[in-house]
Amino acid sequence: MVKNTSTSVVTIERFIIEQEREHPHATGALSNILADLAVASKMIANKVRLAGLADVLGAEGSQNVQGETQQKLDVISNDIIYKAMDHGGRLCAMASEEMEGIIPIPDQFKKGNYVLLFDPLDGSSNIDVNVPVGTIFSVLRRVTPAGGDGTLDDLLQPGYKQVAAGYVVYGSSTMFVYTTGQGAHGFTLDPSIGEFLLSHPHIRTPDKGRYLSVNEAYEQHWEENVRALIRRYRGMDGRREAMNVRYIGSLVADFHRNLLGGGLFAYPANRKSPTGKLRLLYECNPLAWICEQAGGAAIDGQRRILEVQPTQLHQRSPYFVGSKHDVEIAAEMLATA
Ligand code: AHM
Ligand code: MG
Repeated sequence: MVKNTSTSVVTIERFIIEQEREHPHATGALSNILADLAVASKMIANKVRLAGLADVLGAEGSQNVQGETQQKLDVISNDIIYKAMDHGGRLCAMASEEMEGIIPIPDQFKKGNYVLLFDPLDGSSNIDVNVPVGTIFSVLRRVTPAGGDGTLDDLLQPGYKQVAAGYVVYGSSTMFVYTTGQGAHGFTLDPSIGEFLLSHPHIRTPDKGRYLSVNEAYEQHWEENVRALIRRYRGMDGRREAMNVRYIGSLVADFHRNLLGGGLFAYPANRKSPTGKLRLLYECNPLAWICEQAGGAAIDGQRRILEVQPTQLHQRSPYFVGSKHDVEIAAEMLATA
């Protein structure tokens, strides 16, 4: 990992613009999408910070002082992103883990050349116990003709077609990490000025991981090759030194720690969930690309995640993401499935 050791202060807006200058034909649309997402994530961070006061300010379903009904934070986060992104003229459709179907751009707004897929607040079941949660997003260029509404064809593209992807972790500080294919870069929110400042340029994840993140409660439902793989990571077959087990159960937080410190996050298929739990489009693809950009890798057990052709918006996938060497072990040991 590279920390920002220079003394210059670089805001996320400035960084995005400077990266865009390296592409003389860029229209600025993608930069604007990223800037709007940064604003939305600051608004979500603000809500998350007050989460512990939900009972004081009004529990879900109750009415606040203005007589409005209180909503769950994942619904609020979904609305924030939608309202920040629907009118910019850069998107032609959206899809969210929180919504069943395609989210159209309202008729009165111009339709742009991109689509946005997002998980507005992943790990939200952890909010009540003050565990970090996150937002994940993925941007693709439309494949249907310009001008009209976006369709499923625009949204159901393999991950290698992403043009921007990122996540925000609402932890002890709020961090925004993104890639447009020129490395993965991290920005930390300075709450006193409300700006994301470049803190982790060109993130590199170690080739060999220290941490193993997997929910071992599912061991009884895993196939034998998955059991053998996890035993390998834990040093139980004597062929690899043992990794430290760290599992928060909040994907963005687990992924972020492993990205910076080196590690392997696994959510394998099991007999009760034959395709795993995590969603290909909202969770697996964006984090897989970030990880690859940082020198890591991501597979579904057999294939590179980014090459999987999606067929459904809410498709799930088994997931192994992290340090290159450890993903290679998974690829080798699961190849015989
Ligand atoms: P969610 O999208 O419903 O919040 O579920 C996703 C979360 C991830 O953050 C986390 O990695 C995983 O579910 C944990 O699942 P489990 O409790 O089965 O280990
Ligand atoms: Mg999720």
